[in-house]
Amino acid sequence: MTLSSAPETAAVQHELRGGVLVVTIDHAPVNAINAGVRRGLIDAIDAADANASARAVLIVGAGRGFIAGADIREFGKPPVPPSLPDVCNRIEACGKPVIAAIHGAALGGGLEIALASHYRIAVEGAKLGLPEVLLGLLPGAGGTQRSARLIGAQAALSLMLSGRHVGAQEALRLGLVDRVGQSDDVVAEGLAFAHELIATQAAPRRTKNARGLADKDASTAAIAAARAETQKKSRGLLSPLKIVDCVEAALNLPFDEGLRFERERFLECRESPQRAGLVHAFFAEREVQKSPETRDAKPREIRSVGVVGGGTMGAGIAVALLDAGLAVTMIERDDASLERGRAHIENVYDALIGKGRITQEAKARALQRFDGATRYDALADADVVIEAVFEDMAVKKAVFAELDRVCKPGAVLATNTSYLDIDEIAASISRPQDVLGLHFFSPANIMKLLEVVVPARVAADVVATGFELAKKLKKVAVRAGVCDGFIGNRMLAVYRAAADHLMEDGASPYQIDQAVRDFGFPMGPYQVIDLAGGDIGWAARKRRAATRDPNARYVRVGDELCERGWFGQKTGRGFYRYEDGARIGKPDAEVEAIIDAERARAGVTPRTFSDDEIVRRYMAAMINEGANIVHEGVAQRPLDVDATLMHGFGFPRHRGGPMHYADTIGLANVLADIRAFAKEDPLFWRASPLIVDLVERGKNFASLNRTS
Ligand code: 3H9
Repeated sequence: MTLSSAPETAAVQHELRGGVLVVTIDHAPVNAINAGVRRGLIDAIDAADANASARAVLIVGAGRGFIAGADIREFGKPPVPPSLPDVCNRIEACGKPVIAAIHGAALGGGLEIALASHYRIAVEGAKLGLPEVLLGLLPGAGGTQRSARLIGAQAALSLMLSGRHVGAQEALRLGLVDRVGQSDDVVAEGLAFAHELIATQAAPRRTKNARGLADKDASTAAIAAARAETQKKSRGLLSPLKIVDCVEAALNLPFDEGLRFERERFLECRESPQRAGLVHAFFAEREVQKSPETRDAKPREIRSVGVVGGGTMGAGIAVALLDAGLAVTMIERDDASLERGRAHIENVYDALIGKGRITQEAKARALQRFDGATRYDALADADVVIEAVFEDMAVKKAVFAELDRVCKPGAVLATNTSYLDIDEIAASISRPQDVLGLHFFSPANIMKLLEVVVPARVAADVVATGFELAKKLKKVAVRAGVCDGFIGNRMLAVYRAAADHLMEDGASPYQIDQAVRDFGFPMGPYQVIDLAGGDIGWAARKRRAATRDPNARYVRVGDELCERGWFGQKTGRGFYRYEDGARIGKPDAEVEAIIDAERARAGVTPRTFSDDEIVRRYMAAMINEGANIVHEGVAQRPLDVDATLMHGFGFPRHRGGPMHYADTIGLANVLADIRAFAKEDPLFWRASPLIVDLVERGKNFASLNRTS
């Protein structure tokens, strides 16, 4: 084996095997392309061209996949030559046939290397894709030019605009690969292909000359359709429209000019805050899975799970568990309630069948794993039990007393409470070490966020089990400490209050919603209240009334609406009017009159706010509470707050979460805003000690994100 002597190229090795130069990319864990890999690939191709005994080149990945793409940790750092486009061009220019043999992930720059190769073979289990759009980028190493030429404008656009992965068979159908190997031995399959090419004296076949765009009219139509669709859907994202422009360039410009066009667009994307936000989101999602407990302890076994309570939440949790292939036993207090619980579950599946997302058979298979009981003894063998009953401490304690009585030793006992003190629940039974919070978000089978709430006395392996369960459910688990509302709902209470203050001070709820949507949230706060039901927040406000600071500002508009029975969509009226069951509400003059009356009652002279002012206050409130949550250790790091808001509360992903966003606008600016707002309401706007400290030390939130 010829191992390159320079240490930075050790990630690529090459050896001659029977006339084929086998080039292996070996850069664990996913063969991401960094400077060493780029250099190593150029060296390998140079070696192939220089060696008369090498009659073909085979590129393969070591370990579990081909190449996952450019090393996204390099973005934002000074570029180190050679660039990936240069590497791809060098591969394409090779005088010997170059074959890419693909197993596992061939994504982004990884697929671009395969596209620049002359022949491609994939084995089963391969995942091919150009997911750059999900990171705010576009394929920047010839991917837009070569994919369109190879598989046509429509298929290439569909791949690049969705970022989806395709398997080996679909890749074959699309023309992305020439063949699918018979076995999963990627090197053997690649070598066999190479020898066939050598035997038939096949020449290098360069993708830049492929004819996928030959039908100009069809290509033009596909580009126009993609542009129209993207304009409608891309919601302020930069890279999707640029991808369409690049494919248009592929159609209209010579290859080299198309490459230059693509490179310019790629660099614009790479330098954009959207790319930084999306890459931060990518790493935050992976980093949150790591907690001291997951590092130090092994999860307990999870095969069967009990769910106590068959309401909306319990049923949603049961569906999430069933979908993960787990056996579920639901406990309800009597047969009628159990029947309702089962009906809730069936309704969730029926709605999915109605939308064509699953089949009747899939529903039947899931329900085979479901069982219901009215006696807790049915949970004797459960590995994990999740309690999802009414939010009342006495009711929860009664459930936990039963679980303590019937569950086997070592069973993990979880509560889905949204705000109750889990330490108190744990202390009420004989095994506090087995108790933790698993806080799902509604609809529990859809929402990605799971707060793993860690009470003081819980055992580390119980926390690790919470994270393991989240992995099985394909959820983003975030570790949170015990406090009222944990991470997400605690922040929600504060930024909603900021919105209410804005409303009472003069902004209409409709303007606030619009400004928040324009920022990138799918819905504004008042639309969310109408969707979830105004009565939920109303009940929480009543519960907190006794402990509320009498000097704190309290806006009564929401209570006024609820007193009229206007709970939102489900009652046809809330902040908006929903005529004839409409799901999109219309502004309501009567609501505006109620707000006017409340302003008068509170002695407020309404003033106007620009959309920018609205967003600044809304975000400052969110960021400040996020900082408090990190400061108190309820969240481990700012990135945990970011992941929570992105996956549970619709925070726009391309902005990377509130803490990342705060860094992009500058923490000193956020602090200046908070101090300015505090002149009107010093009780509400108290700058978090963490922000003050970071600003004094010239640091940002990112400096607290200990990432691996
Ligand atoms: C691009 O290619 C641009 C080019 O067009 C143009 C250039 C000019 N870089 O997800 P996992 C890490 S843009 C660096 O847990 P899985 C990841 O952080 C790129 N690191 O495993 C994690 O680290 P840690 C286009 C990366 O099996 C570890 O690898 N490509 C990269 O669930 C394991 O990852 C993409 O967008 C990377 N590119 O999933 C693909 N990828 O262990 C992004 C992963 O320290 N990657 N890491 O936490 C993926 O979709 C998944 O990681 C993959 C594996 C499917 C590959």
